[in-house]
Amino acid sequence: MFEQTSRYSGTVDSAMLYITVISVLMLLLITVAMIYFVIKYRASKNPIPTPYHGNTAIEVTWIVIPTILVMSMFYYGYKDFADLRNTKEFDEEYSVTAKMWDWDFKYENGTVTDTLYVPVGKTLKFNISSLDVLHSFYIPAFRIKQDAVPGRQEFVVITPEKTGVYDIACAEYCGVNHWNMYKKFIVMEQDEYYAWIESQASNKKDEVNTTEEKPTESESNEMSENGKK
Ligand SMILES: [Cu+2]
Repeated sequence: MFEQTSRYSGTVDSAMLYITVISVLMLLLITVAMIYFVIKYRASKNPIPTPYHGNTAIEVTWIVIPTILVMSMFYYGYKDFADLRNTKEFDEEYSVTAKMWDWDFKYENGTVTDTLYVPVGKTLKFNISSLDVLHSFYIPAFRIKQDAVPGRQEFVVITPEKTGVYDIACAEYCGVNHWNMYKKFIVMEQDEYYAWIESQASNKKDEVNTTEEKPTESESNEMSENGKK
């Protein structure tokens, strides 16, 4: 239904759709019943109210059916969430540090950037922490949001399935420059990524560990290639 960008984006969408459909059906059912009874039992037709002392069958029904519906929503959302949280094997790990008002993305070889570069088709773990206040690591394209809490280590797992440039936002209002925490999440072809990360490692020997030139260059190459197509 929506563009799929990662391994779990489709399951989040279907859970969302499932909850929305049930909610809309319930809304219609309740509204229609309400209007029907308001008209049927209006004061002009029923001047004397009928005393009513409960009906076990109806009460059981309106407890059991909504409980089943709500539990099914929970189950539907939880099973893939649990699957995601219980992932144990990762191809790459990154440490994501939020601070007022920026993100630091650190790679396994020690490189630090403020734009995130990752390879497509790999299972990636992002260890998320905050240096100061609450922030939230939010990537709408992957349907992923995880709070960055000072003093706590959180994580998310993402398996991007499409190359491209996606937005990272902070989804927890963290002060005047909250807006400035918009960064880019760039999913590259695997060989391109590994060539880049290797070049970062050799740069580091010259104590330059935040070189942004190379990826920007390959990114613009990628864009012009796409443009040619
Ligand atoms: Cu923030």
